[in-house]
Amino acid sequence: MALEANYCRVVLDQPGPGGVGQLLCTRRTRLGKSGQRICVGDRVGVDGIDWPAGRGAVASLEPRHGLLERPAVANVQRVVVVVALAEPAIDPLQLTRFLLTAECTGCAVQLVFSKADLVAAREVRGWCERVAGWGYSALAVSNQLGSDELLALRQTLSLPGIAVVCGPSGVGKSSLLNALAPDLGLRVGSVSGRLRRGRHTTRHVELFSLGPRLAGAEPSLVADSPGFNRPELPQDPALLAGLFPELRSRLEQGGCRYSNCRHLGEDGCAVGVDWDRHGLYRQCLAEIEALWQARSSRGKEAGLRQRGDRLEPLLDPSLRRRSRRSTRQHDLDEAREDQEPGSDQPSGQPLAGGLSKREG
Ligand SMILES: Nc1nc2c(ncn2[C@@H]2O[C@H](COP(=O)(O)OP(=O)(O)OP(=O)(O)O)[C@@H](O)[C@H]2O)c(=O)[nH]1
Ligand SMILES: [Mg+2]
Ligand SMILES: [Zn+2]
Repeated sequence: MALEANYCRVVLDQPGPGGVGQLLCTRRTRLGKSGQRICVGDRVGVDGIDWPAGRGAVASLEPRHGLLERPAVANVQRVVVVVALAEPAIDPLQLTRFLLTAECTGCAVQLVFSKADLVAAREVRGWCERVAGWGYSALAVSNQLGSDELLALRQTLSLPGIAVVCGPSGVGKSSLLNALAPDLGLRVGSVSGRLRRGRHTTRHVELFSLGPRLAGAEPSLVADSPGFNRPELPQDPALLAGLFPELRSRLEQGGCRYSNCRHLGEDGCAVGVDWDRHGLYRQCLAEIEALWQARSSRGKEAGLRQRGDRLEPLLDPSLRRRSRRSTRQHDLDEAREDQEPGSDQPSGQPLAGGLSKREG
Protein backbone atom coordinates (compact mmCIF):
# COMPACT_ATOMS: atom_id res chain seq x y z
CA MET A 1 0.00 0.00 0.00
CA ALA A 2 2.85 2.39 0.76
CA LEU A 3 6.61 2.55 1.11
CA GLU A 4 7.66 4.43 4.21
CA ALA A 5 11.39 4.88 4.75
CA ASN A 6 12.65 1.30 5.11
CA TYR A 7 9.21 -0.22 5.61
CA CYS A 8 6.46 -1.51 3.34
CA ARG A 9 2.88 -1.29 4.53
CA VAL A 10 1.20 -4.53 3.40
CA VAL A 11 -2.52 -5.25 3.48
CA LEU A 12 -3.39 -8.92 3.91
CA ASP A 13 -5.78 -10.81 1.64
CA GLN A 14 -7.29 -12.40 4.76
CA PRO A 15 -7.07 -10.89 8.24
CA GLY A 16 -4.68 -12.85 10.49
CA PRO A 17 -4.99 -13.88 14.16
CA GLY A 18 -6.60 -11.16 16.24
CA GLY A 19 -8.10 -9.61 13.11
CA VAL A 20 -4.77 -8.07 12.04
CA GLY A 21 -5.35 -6.66 8.54
CA GLN A 22 -2.10 -4.80 7.87
CA LEU A 23 1.56 -5.43 8.56
CA LEU A 24 4.54 -3.13 8.67
CA CYS A 25 7.28 -5.08 6.90
CA THR A 26 10.99 -4.88 6.28
CA ARG A 27 12.41 -6.34 3.06
CA ARG A 28 14.49 -9.52 2.95
CA THR A 29 17.91 -8.63 1.53
CA ARG A 30 17.73 -11.39 -1.11
CA LEU A 31 14.99 -9.37 -2.87
CA GLY A 32 17.41 -6.50 -3.39
CA LYS A 33 20.20 -8.85 -4.50
CA SER A 34 18.06 -10.35 -7.24
CA GLY A 35 17.38 -6.82 -8.50
CA GLN A 36 13.72 -6.92 -7.47
CA ARG A 37 12.46 -3.47 -6.55
CA ILE A 38 9.17 -3.45 -4.71
CA CYS A 39 6.64 -0.83 -5.80
CA VAL A 40 3.38 0.30 -4.32
CA GLY A 41 0.72 -1.96 -5.87
CA ASP A 42 2.87 -5.10 -5.88
CA ARG A 43 1.54 -8.34 -4.48
CA VAL A 44 4.10 -9.79 -2.12
CA GLY A 45 4.68 -12.84 0.06
CA VAL A 46 5.39 -12.12 3.73
CA ASP A 47 7.10 -14.32 6.32
CA GLY A 48 8.50 -14.03 9.84
CA ILE A 49 5.22 -12.52 11.05
CA ASP A 50 4.93 -11.25 14.61
CA TRP A 51 1.12 -10.99 14.83
CA PRO A 52 0.77 -9.07 18.11
CA ALA A 53 3.30 -6.46 16.92
CA GLY A 54 1.87 -6.34 13.37
CA ARG A 55 5.36 -6.82 11.90
CA GLY A 56 6.75 -9.08 9.16
CA ALA A 57 9.22 -9.25 6.29
CA VAL A 58 8.55 -9.19 2.56
CA ALA A 59 10.18 -12.33 1.19
CA SER A 60 8.86 -12.63 -2.37
CA LEU A 61 7.34 -10.61 -5.17
CA GLU A 62 4.58 -11.92 -7.46
CA PRO A 63 4.78 -11.30 -11.22
CA ARG A 64 3.26 -7.96 -12.09
CA HIS A 65 1.39 -6.49 -15.02
CA GLY A 66 1.12 -2.84 -15.99
CA LEU A 67 3.88 -0.81 -14.34
CA LEU A 68 3.57 2.95 -14.29
CA GLU A 69 7.14 4.26 -14.23
CA ARG A 70 6.58 7.56 -12.47
CA PRO A 71 4.94 7.61 -10.00
CA ALA A 72 6.10 3.99 -9.65
CA VAL A 73 2.99 1.86 -9.16
CA ALA A 74 2.65 -1.80 -10.14
CA ASN A 75 -0.41 -3.73 -11.34
CA VAL A 76 -2.08 -0.55 -12.50
CA GLN A 77 -5.41 -0.87 -14.29
CA ARG A 78 -6.29 2.78 -14.86
CA VAL A 79 -4.29 5.97 -14.97
CA VAL A 80 -6.06 9.24 -14.18
CA VAL A 81 -4.10 12.24 -15.46
CA VAL A 82 -5.18 15.47 -13.73
CA VAL A 83 -4.31 18.95 -14.95
CA ALA A 84 -5.85 22.21 -13.76
CA LEU A 85 -7.70 24.54 -16.13
CA ALA A 86 -6.10 27.39 -14.13
CA GLU A 87 -3.66 27.84 -11.22
CA PRO A 88 -1.44 26.44 -12.64
CA ALA A 89 -2.46 27.00 -16.28
CA ILE A 90 -2.49 24.09 -18.74
CA ASP A 91 0.72 23.51 -20.63
CA PRO A 92 -0.14 21.28 -23.63
CA LEU A 93 3.41 19.89 -23.87
CA GLN A 94 3.48 18.98 -20.18
CA LEU A 95 0.00 17.46 -20.48
CA THR A 96 1.16 15.45 -23.49
CA ARG A 97 4.18 14.16 -21.55
CA PHE A 98 1.89 12.97 -18.72
CA LEU A 99 -0.42 11.30 -21.23
CA LEU A 100 2.51 9.55 -22.93
CA THR A 101 3.74 8.15 -19.59
CA ALA A 102 0.22 6.90 -18.90
CA GLU A 103 -0.15 5.39 -22.41
CA CYS A 104 3.14 3.49 -21.92
CA THR A 105 1.37 1.23 -19.41
CA GLY A 106 -1.17 0.06 -22.02
CA CYS A 107 -3.92 0.76 -19.43
CA ALA A 108 -7.10 2.80 -19.77
CA VAL A 109 -6.27 6.51 -19.45
CA GLN A 110 -8.78 9.02 -18.03
CA LEU A 111 -8.01 12.70 -18.43
CA VAL A 112 -9.44 15.06 -15.79
CA PHE A 113 -9.48 18.86 -15.92
CA SER A 114 -9.62 20.25 -12.38
CA LYS A 115 -10.52 23.69 -10.98
CA ALA A 116 -13.34 24.12 -13.50
CA ASP A 117 -14.77 26.78 -11.17
CA LEU A 118 -11.86 29.11 -12.00
CA VAL A 119 -12.57 29.50 -15.74
CA ALA A 120 -15.57 30.32 -17.93
CA ALA A 121 -17.80 27.44 -19.08
CA ARG A 122 -16.80 28.27 -22.66
CA GLU A 123 -13.15 27.62 -21.88
CA VAL A 124 -13.99 24.33 -20.17
CA ARG A 125 -15.91 23.21 -23.26
CA GLY A 126 -13.08 24.37 -25.51
CA TRP A 127 -10.54 22.17 -23.73
CA CYS A 128 -12.86 19.16 -23.62
CA GLU A 129 -13.46 19.47 -27.38
CA ARG A 130 -9.78 19.93 -28.08
CA VAL A 131 -8.71 16.78 -26.23
CA ALA A 132 -11.58 14.82 -27.78
CA GLY A 133 -9.63 15.34 -31.00
CA TRP A 134 -6.63 13.74 -29.29
CA GLY A 135 -8.75 10.70 -28.46
CA TYR A 136 -9.60 11.51 -24.83
CA SER A 137 -13.03 11.95 -23.31
CA ALA A 138 -12.14 14.30 -20.46
CA LEU A 139 -14.03 15.02 -17.25
CA ALA A 140 -14.00 18.63 -16.03
CA VAL A 141 -14.39 18.79 -12.25
CA SER A 142 -14.11 21.08 -9.31
CA ASN A 143 -13.76 20.24 -5.64
CA GLN A 144 -16.22 23.04 -4.90
CA LEU A 145 -19.11 22.13 -7.14
CA GLY A 146 -20.80 18.76 -6.79
CA SER A 147 -21.29 17.60 -10.37
CA ASP A 148 -22.15 14.70 -12.63
CA GLU A 149 -18.52 14.66 -13.70
CA LEU A 150 -17.35 14.11 -10.11
CA LEU A 151 -19.82 11.21 -9.86
CA ALA A 152 -18.52 9.78 -13.13
CA LEU A 153 -14.97 9.99 -11.79
CA ARG A 154 -16.05 8.26 -8.59
CA GLN A 155 -17.50 5.46 -10.70
CA THR A 156 -14.29 5.06 -12.70
CA LEU A 157 -12.25 4.94 -9.51
CA SER A 158 -14.62 2.45 -7.90
CA LEU A 159 -14.01 -0.23 -10.53
CA PRO A 160 -12.04 -3.20 -9.22
CA GLY A 161 -8.26 -2.89 -9.41
CA ILE A 162 -5.72 -0.13 -8.99
CA ALA A 163 -6.12 3.39 -10.34
CA VAL A 164 -3.36 6.00 -10.09
CA VAL A 165 -4.04 9.72 -9.93
CA CYS A 166 -1.09 11.67 -11.31
CA GLY A 167 -0.32 15.13 -12.64
CA PRO A 168 1.62 18.31 -11.89
CA SER A 169 1.89 19.65 -8.34
CA GLY A 170 -0.94 21.88 -7.17
CA VAL A 171 -3.59 20.79 -9.67
CA GLY A 172 -5.74 19.41 -6.85
CA LYS A 173 -5.20 15.64 -6.96
CA SER A 174 -5.42 15.22 -3.19
CA SER A 175 -8.33 17.70 -3.01
CA LEU A 176 -10.20 15.61 -5.58
CA LEU A 177 -9.74 12.40 -3.62
CA ASN A 178 -10.87 14.21 -0.47
CA ALA A 179 -13.99 15.38 -2.33
CA LEU A 180 -14.73 11.79 -3.36
CA ALA A 181 -13.96 10.28 0.05
CA PRO A 182 -13.90 12.89 2.83
CA ASP A 183 -12.68 10.27 5.34
CA LEU A 184 -9.30 10.20 3.61
CA GLY A 185 -8.38 13.62 5.00
CA LEU A 186 -5.38 13.99 2.67
CA ARG A 187 -3.09 16.97 3.16
CA VAL A 188 -3.67 19.78 0.67
CA GLY A 189 -1.32 22.73 0.05
CA SER A 190 -1.80 26.12 -1.51
CA VAL A 191 -0.31 27.17 -4.86
CA SER A 192 2.24 29.96 -4.97
CA GLY A 193 4.34 32.21 -7.21
CA ARG A 194 3.60 33.92 -10.50
CA LEU A 195 2.80 30.60 -12.21
CA ARG A 196 0.57 29.49 -9.32
CA ARG A 197 2.40 26.18 -9.06
CA GLY A 198 1.93 23.64 -6.28
CA ARG A 199 4.41 23.15 -3.47
CA HIS A 200 4.82 19.38 -3.59
CA THR A 201 2.48 18.78 -0.69
CA THR A 202 2.00 15.03 -1.23
CA ARG A 203 5.36 13.39 -0.60
CA HIS A 204 4.84 9.72 -1.44
CA VAL A 205 2.59 7.37 -3.31
CA GLU A 206 -0.03 5.66 -1.21
CA LEU A 207 -2.94 3.39 -2.08
CA PHE A 208 -6.35 3.96 -0.55
CA SER A 209 -9.39 1.80 -0.64
CA LEU A 210 -12.51 3.53 -1.95
CA GLY A 211 -15.60 2.14 -0.29
CA PRO A 212 -15.95 -1.03 1.77
CA ARG A 213 -13.90 -4.07 0.86
CA LEU A 214 -16.15 -6.97 -0.12
CA ALA A 215 -15.03 -10.47 0.82
CA GLY A 216 -13.71 -12.36 -2.21
CA ALA A 217 -14.00 -9.37 -4.56
CA GLU A 218 -10.99 -7.56 -5.96
CA PRO A 219 -10.81 -4.26 -4.03
CA SER A 220 -10.87 -0.92 -5.79
CA LEU A 221 -7.77 0.99 -4.80
CA VAL A 222 -6.65 4.44 -5.79
CA ALA A 223 -3.19 5.93 -5.44
CA ASP A 224 -2.61 9.57 -4.67
CA SER A 225 0.83 10.63 -5.87
CA PRO A 226 3.27 13.52 -5.53
CA GLY A 227 2.99 16.02 -8.36
CA PHE A 228 5.96 16.66 -10.61
CA ASN A 229 6.46 18.86 -13.62
CA ARG A 230 8.34 17.05 -16.33
CA PRO A 231 7.61 13.37 -17.00
CA GLU A 232 10.29 11.54 -18.99
CA LEU A 233 9.53 10.52 -22.56
CA PRO A 234 9.76 6.88 -23.71
CA GLN A 235 13.30 5.95 -24.82
CA ASP A 236 12.60 4.29 -28.13
CA PRO A 237 11.59 6.72 -30.94
CA ALA A 238 9.81 3.90 -32.77
CA LEU A 239 7.31 3.59 -29.90
CA LEU A 240 6.26 7.24 -29.83
CA ALA A 241 3.59 7.35 -32.55
CA GLY A 242 1.70 4.44 -31.00
CA LEU A 243 1.34 6.42 -27.76
CA PHE A 244 -0.73 9.16 -29.46
CA PRO A 245 -4.30 7.74 -29.66
CA GLU A 246 -5.15 10.01 -32.61
CA LEU A 247 -2.19 8.54 -34.57
CA ARG A 248 -2.77 5.03 -33.38
CA SER A 249 -6.26 4.97 -34.89
CA ARG A 250 -5.02 6.35 -38.24
CA LEU A 251 -2.11 3.93 -38.39
CA GLU A 252 -4.44 1.02 -37.68
CA GLN A 253 -6.69 2.07 -40.57
CA GLY A 254 -3.93 2.01 -43.16
CA GLY A 255 -0.19 2.07 -42.76
CA CYS A 256 2.41 4.46 -44.12
CA ARG A 257 4.40 3.44 -47.19
CA TYR A 258 7.55 2.82 -45.13
CA SER A 259 7.41 0.80 -41.96
CA ASN A 260 9.98 3.09 -40.28
CA CYS A 261 8.01 6.25 -41.21
CA ARG A 262 8.60 9.09 -38.73
CA HIS A 263 5.27 10.76 -39.67
CA LEU A 264 6.84 14.14 -40.28
CA GLY A 265 5.28 14.81 -43.67
CA GLU A 266 7.16 12.19 -45.70
CA ASP A 267 5.81 11.02 -49.05
CA GLY A 268 3.47 8.10 -48.51
CA CYS A 269 2.85 8.90 -44.83
CA ALA A 270 -0.71 7.95 -43.85
CA VAL A 271 -0.83 10.58 -41.13
CA GLY A 272 0.25 13.89 -42.65
CA VAL A 273 0.97 17.01 -40.62
CA ASP A 274 -2.52 18.44 -40.37
CA TRP A 275 -3.40 17.43 -36.81
CA ASP A 276 -3.50 19.38 -33.54
CA ARG A 277 -0.63 17.71 -31.71
CA HIS A 278 1.68 17.40 -34.69
CA GLY A 279 3.97 20.15 -33.36
CA LEU A 280 4.09 18.49 -29.93
CA TYR A 281 4.73 15.10 -31.53
CA ARG A 282 7.59 16.61 -33.57
CA GLN A 283 9.06 18.19 -30.44
CA CYS A 284 8.89 14.95 -28.45
CA LEU A 285 10.34 12.93 -31.33
CA ALA A 286 13.27 15.36 -31.68
CA GLU A 287 14.04 15.05 -27.96
CA ILE A 288 13.83 11.25 -27.97
CA GLU A 289 15.92 10.91 -31.13
CA ALA A 290 18.62 13.22 -29.77
CA LEU A 291 18.86 11.19 -26.57
CA TRP A 292 18.77 7.95 -28.56
CA GLN A 293 21.61 9.11 -30.77
CA ALA A 294 23.65 10.37 -27.82
CA ARG A 295 23.16 7.02 -26.11
CA SER A 296 24.11 4.99 -29.17
CA SER A 297 27.17 7.11 -30.06
CA ARG A 298 28.36 6.92 -26.45
CA GLY A 299 27.68 3.21 -26.73
CA LYS A 300 29.68 2.88 -29.96
CA GLU A 301 32.68 4.51 -28.32
CA ALA A 302 32.39 1.89 -25.60
CA GLY A 303 31.91 -0.90 -28.18
CA LEU A 304 28.16 -1.20 -27.61
CA ARG A 305 25.14 -0.79 -29.84
CA GLN A 306 21.56 0.13 -29.08
CA ARG A 307 19.00 -2.63 -29.41
CA GLY A 308 15.46 -1.89 -28.22
CA ASP A 309 16.19 -0.01 -25.03
CA ARG A 310 19.29 -2.09 -24.24
CA LEU A 311 22.93 -1.61 -25.15
CA GLU A 312 24.70 -4.74 -26.31
CA PRO A 313 28.24 -5.49 -27.56
CA LEU A 314 28.99 -4.22 -31.07
CA LEU A 315 30.58 -6.90 -33.28
CA ASP A 316 32.91 -6.40 -36.21
CA PRO A 317 30.75 -7.55 -39.19
CA SER A 318 33.52 -9.92 -40.35
CA LEU A 319 33.30 -11.68 -37.01
CA ARG A 320 29.51 -11.79 -36.94
CA ARG A 321 27.99 -15.22 -36.98
CA ARG A 322 24.69 -16.59 -35.92
CA SER A 323 24.39 -16.52 -32.12
CA ARG A 324 24.17 -19.81 -30.29
CA ARG A 325 20.68 -18.91 -29.21
CA SER A 326 19.41 -18.20 -32.72
CA THR A 327 21.18 -21.33 -34.00
CA ARG A 328 19.36 -23.33 -31.38
CA GLN A 329 16.07 -21.61 -32.28
CA HIS A 330 16.74 -22.33 -35.98
CA ASP A 331 17.33 -26.01 -35.20
CA LEU A 332 14.17 -26.11 -33.13
CA ASP A 333 12.15 -24.51 -35.92
CA GLU A 334 13.46 -27.04 -38.42
CA ALA A 335 12.70 -29.92 -36.09
CA ARG A 336 9.19 -28.55 -35.61
CA GLU A 337 8.60 -28.25 -39.34
CA ASP A 338 9.64 -31.91 -39.65
CA GLN A 339 6.95 -32.92 -37.18
CA GLU A 340 3.57 -34.03 -38.44
CA PRO A 341 0.94 -31.31 -38.67
CA GLY A 342 -1.16 -31.06 -35.54
CA SER A 343 1.59 -32.36 -33.27
CA ASP A 344 2.79 -28.82 -32.53
CA GLN A 345 3.20 -27.55 -29.02
CA PRO A 346 0.92 -24.60 -28.41
CA SER A 347 2.82 -21.47 -29.32
CA GLY A 348 4.32 -19.50 -26.45
CA GLN A 349 1.93 -17.19 -24.64
CA PRO A 350 3.44 -13.85 -23.71
CA LEU A 351 4.93 -14.19 -20.26
CA ALA A 352 3.18 -12.56 -17.36
CA GLY A 353 5.38 -10.28 -15.34
CA GLY A 354 6.84 -8.18 -18.14
CA LEU A 355 7.48 -4.55 -17.46
CA SER A 356 4.42 -3.03 -18.97
CA LYS A 357 1.65 -4.42 -21.12
CA ARG A 358 2.81 -2.64 -24.21
CA GLU A 359 6.39 -3.75 -23.79
CA GLY A 360 5.28 -7.27 -22.89
N1 LIG B 1 -10.57 26.87 -6.97
C1 LIG B 1 -10.23 25.59 -6.78
N2 LIG B 1 -9.13 25.30 -6.06
C2 LIG B 1 -8.81 24.01 -5.90
C3 LIG B 1 -9.57 22.97 -6.47
N3 LIG B 1 -9.00 21.78 -6.16
C4 LIG B 1 -7.92 22.10 -5.42
N4 LIG B 1 -7.80 23.42 -5.26
C5 LIG B 1 -6.72 24.12 -4.54
O1 LIG B 1 -5.48 23.85 -5.19
C6 LIG B 1 -4.42 23.79 -4.23
C7 LIG B 1 -3.63 22.52 -4.41
O2 LIG B 1 -4.42 21.39 -4.08
P1 LIG B 1 -3.81 19.94 -3.74
O3 LIG B 1 -4.96 19.02 -3.63
O4 LIG B 1 -2.86 20.02 -2.60
O5 LIG B 1 -2.99 19.66 -5.08
P2 LIG B 1 -2.13 18.34 -5.45
O6 LIG B 1 -2.33 18.12 -6.88
O7 LIG B 1 -2.46 17.23 -4.53
O8 LIG B 1 -0.64 18.85 -5.20
P3 LIG B 1 0.69 17.99 -4.83
O9 LIG B 1 0.36 17.12 -3.66
O10 LIG B 1 1.71 19.04 -4.52
O11 LIG B 1 1.04 17.22 -6.04
C8 LIG B 1 -5.10 23.92 -2.86
O12 LIG B 1 -4.99 25.26 -2.45
C9 LIG B 1 -6.55 23.57 -3.13
O13 LIG B 1 -7.43 24.20 -2.25
C10 LIG B 1 -10.75 23.32 -7.23
O14 LIG B 1 -11.48 22.49 -7.77
N5 LIG B 1 -11.01 24.65 -7.35
MG1 LIG C 1 -1.36 16.12 -3.22
ZN1 LIG D 1 3.84 8.05 -41.49
